[in-house]
Amino acid sequence: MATNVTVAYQLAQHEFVNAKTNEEKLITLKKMLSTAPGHKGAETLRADIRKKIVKYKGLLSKEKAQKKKGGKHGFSLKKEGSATVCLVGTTNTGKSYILNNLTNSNVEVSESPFTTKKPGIGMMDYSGIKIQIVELPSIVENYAEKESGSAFISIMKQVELLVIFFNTSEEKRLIDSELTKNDVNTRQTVFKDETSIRDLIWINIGLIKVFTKQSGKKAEEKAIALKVGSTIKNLAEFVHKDFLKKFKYAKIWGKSAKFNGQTVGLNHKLEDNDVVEIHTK
Ligand SMILES: Nc1nc2c(ncn2[C@@H]2O[C@H](COP(=O)(O)OP(=O)(O)OP(=O)(O)O)[C@@H](O)[C@H]2O)c(=O)[nH]1
Ligand SMILES: [Mg+2]
Repeated sequence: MATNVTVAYQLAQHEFVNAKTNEEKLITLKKMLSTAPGHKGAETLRADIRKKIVKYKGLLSKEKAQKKKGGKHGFSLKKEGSATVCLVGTTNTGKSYILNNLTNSNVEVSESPFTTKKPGIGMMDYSGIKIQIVELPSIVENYAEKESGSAFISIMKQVELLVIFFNTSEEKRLIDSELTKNDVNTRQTVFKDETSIRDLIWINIGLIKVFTKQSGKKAEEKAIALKVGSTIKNLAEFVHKDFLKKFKYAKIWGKSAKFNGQTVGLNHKLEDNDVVEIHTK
């Protein structure tokens, strides 16, 4: 090393050695260059730093291009259904087993760890409402830096709910720390047992289901999914845009009704499992 380097340079060099990402490496290298001695004797040192800057700039731009494509293997999520749920957790916690149970998919379930290498996707039917379920490869330390890890993190940020799977409290801490580190703020709930997972998902997903009916007939079997807080107006719009123009009144049964068959207007707020009859002009 060239002699007579400043304290500022030494600090910058220390930061560079400890930098974790390509971006941090680049920033600290620039600091090193600006604090390196300017005299002739330090020419090799400065040239060395410049070489490293070129190297890390290259790595960083590759990394950015990769992120744009959705990771090395192009893992990007095509969202389908009324909402999407990710099964996220440590290995051997039954994520694949649950994915196969909830949906039409048939991914490999195995006692050996890290069986799932790429996202597994299926569709769950909940009273006629389609909910997309995605199993992501198991969480490990520094998940985002592993192969396609950043693509998996980006999927977690796009979905409506994460269901968290773990065997021990230590594993739970690891998951929490990886999610926090990567700014994943998606709503989450913890998996408890297989019998209740459908309901667990439904309760936490932020939707209500409403059944429509025609006058004098039984309610439809397939429900319509609406956001929590939706009104008759939102329902009418969803069913058909003409419904709103021709709307006269609605009759309602269920939690939001004061009594069975109550007549309500467009601003009436709906609850989960309500049955609604819309009358038009
Ligand atoms: N009977 C039963 N077996 C389960 C359950 N959950 C997990 N298992 C068993 O636990 C093992 C691991 O299950 P997987 O579903 O493959 O685990 P995973 O969380 O997908 O783990 P990865 O290998 O990292 O993808 C398998 O042998 C499963 O049969 C469960 O709820 N009931
Ligand atoms: Mg699996």
